[in-house]
Amino acid sequence: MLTVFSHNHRLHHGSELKDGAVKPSFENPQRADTVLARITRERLGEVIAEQRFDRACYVAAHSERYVSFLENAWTEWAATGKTHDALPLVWPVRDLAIDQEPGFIDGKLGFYAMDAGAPITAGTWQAVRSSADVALTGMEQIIAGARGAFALCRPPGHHAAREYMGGYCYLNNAAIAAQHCLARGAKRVAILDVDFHHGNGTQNIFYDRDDVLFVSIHGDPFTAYPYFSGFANEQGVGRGLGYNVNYPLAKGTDWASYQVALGEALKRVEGYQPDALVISLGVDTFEHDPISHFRLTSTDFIRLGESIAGVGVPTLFVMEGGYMVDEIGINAVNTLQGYDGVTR
Ligand code: OKP
Ligand code: ZN
Repeated sequence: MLTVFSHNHRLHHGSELKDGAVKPSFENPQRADTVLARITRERLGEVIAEQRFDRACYVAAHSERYVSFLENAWTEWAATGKTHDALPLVWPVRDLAIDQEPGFIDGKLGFYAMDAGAPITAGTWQAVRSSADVALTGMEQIIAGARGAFALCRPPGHHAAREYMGGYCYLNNAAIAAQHCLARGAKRVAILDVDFHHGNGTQNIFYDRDDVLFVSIHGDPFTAYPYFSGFANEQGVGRGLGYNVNYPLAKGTDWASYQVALGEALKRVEGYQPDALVISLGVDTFEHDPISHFRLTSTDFIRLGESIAGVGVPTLFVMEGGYMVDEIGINAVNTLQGYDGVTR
């Protein structure tokens, strides 16, 4: 399988609040480099660089003012004399939720963020934009007739909604790729999100639409991040009713119970008869992931890839989470090799 990769991902290396202190983020440059090293070692296939896509491709999944915010946030932050990462500190909760963009960077950060997990640094926009371009380049491969392709995106995207960032995500790479597929003539695209965390951003972007089916298997949000979405009763609205499907699973879920939900999820995808399938591939469902609590083993990821192949639809894999850096390469590549049918 061909991989798309951008060296620009290294321009983004932010921090997060952990145990009462600001520390380097779990979402670090080593992640993508570890996956790339495994791809090379396993000779998965060709690795190509991203092409540059028009800004309109991002605005097709996000709002104009949100994309402008991302483009200008660091400059506006730096203009206040600060040199450390930009993080929001005040949010428009419930009764304070007005739709007016604030006139100052501190307010804008809260207005366009769901949490303090998406730091903006000097290199963030260039890395974010390149990550979306990686997904778009991967989708071009699918449109050109490839059976599968891997977009090694970093930063990830599935928590990024139409108008807000969060959970290490800024632009929603999977959503941008799916939207691009429609723009290039597809009638229906399915997105299956297998990251441990609910893909709230992808759900938000396509919630009222029937041309994109969104299916997600994740830790029960009653106790797992992102807490406020990912429940089974979130099924879409209007034309989109029935085209959003959530499978929240209990803490400690192993392959035996995971594969039951996966089987149901894949049946939904098959029944939809999509022209293309996008997999939001998070491997933080791994038993030793430091921030998640499922129990998949490295071998289980081979089975995951094989199961996805059973759908028989051209598939773009888009990298999302996975934080046990020593194993993230093995688990991501196992999934892709399982899809390719080249594993023992
Ligand atoms: C992004 B992706 C960690 C707290 C959780 C946010 C997790 C975002 C996960 N100390 N922080 O879905 O893998
Ligand atoms: Zn995750």
